[in-house]
Amino acid sequence: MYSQGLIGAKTETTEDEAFLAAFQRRIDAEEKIEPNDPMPEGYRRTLIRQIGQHAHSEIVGMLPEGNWITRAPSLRRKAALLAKVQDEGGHGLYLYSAAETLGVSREQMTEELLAGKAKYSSIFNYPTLTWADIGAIGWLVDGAAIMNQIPLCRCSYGPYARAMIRVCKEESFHQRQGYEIMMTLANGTPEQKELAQDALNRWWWPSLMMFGPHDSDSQHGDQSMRWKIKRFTNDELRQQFVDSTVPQAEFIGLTLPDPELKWNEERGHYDFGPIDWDEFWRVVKGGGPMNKERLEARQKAWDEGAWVREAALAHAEKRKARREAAKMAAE
Ligand code: FAQ
Repeated sequence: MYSQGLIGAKTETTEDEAFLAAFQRRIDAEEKIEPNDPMPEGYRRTLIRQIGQHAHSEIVGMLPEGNWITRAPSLRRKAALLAKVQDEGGHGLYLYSAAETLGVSREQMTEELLAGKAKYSSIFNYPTLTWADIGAIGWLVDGAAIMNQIPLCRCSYGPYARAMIRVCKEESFHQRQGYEIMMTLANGTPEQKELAQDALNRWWWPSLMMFGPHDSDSQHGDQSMRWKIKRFTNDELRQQFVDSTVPQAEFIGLTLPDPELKWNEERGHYDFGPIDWDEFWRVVKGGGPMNKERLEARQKAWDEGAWVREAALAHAEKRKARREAAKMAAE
């Protein structure tokens, strides 16, 4: 059905200009676009790409934290972490469902992920080496995710916007549980504080990279802003994240690993040092510390879950056949 693959919005279009202009007027009037509405092919493809990649990120994002469920330091921490990781699984499912409303199946999206064609967030290609990494992920990774996702609650595509409302509520709890872990460690023994600082040092820059390339290198940014899929640019959201995170680090007595970080009175924002974009693109292209393991884990889960998918489908078909037989008998 999708001979060109799902990834990459087709920007060239044969759709007539009157149709595109009328669609843009709906967007500019802040109308929500719903699944059965006519929409430009590029809009549909951009959403499939972004929502699909977002869904994959939630599911792959279960792996780094899943690594610590059996080693959580207390029952309370374990229960909270289990709930958080389950939430991420749920977010993935809402998002796959939102993408399915655009005429793509979950199988197709998963195949693109496993074939290395569909991306997922760069952040999940880093290892979780200590318990403090679980705090750093909640605080920084969920914190960055919220900063990016709150504006997505106002995305022009109805099903994506509505899915984001619940996702953001849950991410807010995730961010707090992570920050509380970091606060506890930072106020603990010198060794515990050192663990927290080390985790912050390793997760800070990759968290800034989550927002995507600089606006000047953001291939889809301008069009997605015009279509009101994105409400802020990558750099705007990154700056908001830095501005809100600096006081949080100061409050718990940890130091952000950036000697150039400084409040700029004139701009009313923090200035920060350069991001290592070579590292970002290396990780995005599959060369990060954990890319291979992450995709292998997804492949294994997909293969080993085949019987569950087949059984669920067979059960649904049997129920449907039984319902139809009962209906015929009643007529
Ligand atoms: N990693 O032109 P742009 C979470 C790609 S959820 C990998 O600027 P766009 C919850 C981009 O896809 C985290 N690739 O693209 C959680 C494009 O390549 P393509 C995920 C990246 O779409 C917490 C190319 O670079 N959140 O964390 C990244 O306009 C804890 C050019 O980029 C979402 O997905 C990256 N970081 O803007 C779960 C939010 N950045 O597709 C578990 C929704 C860019 O042409 C534990 N997505 N690329 O092959 C978005 O808001 C946007 O898609 C952006 C990128 C902002 C990510």
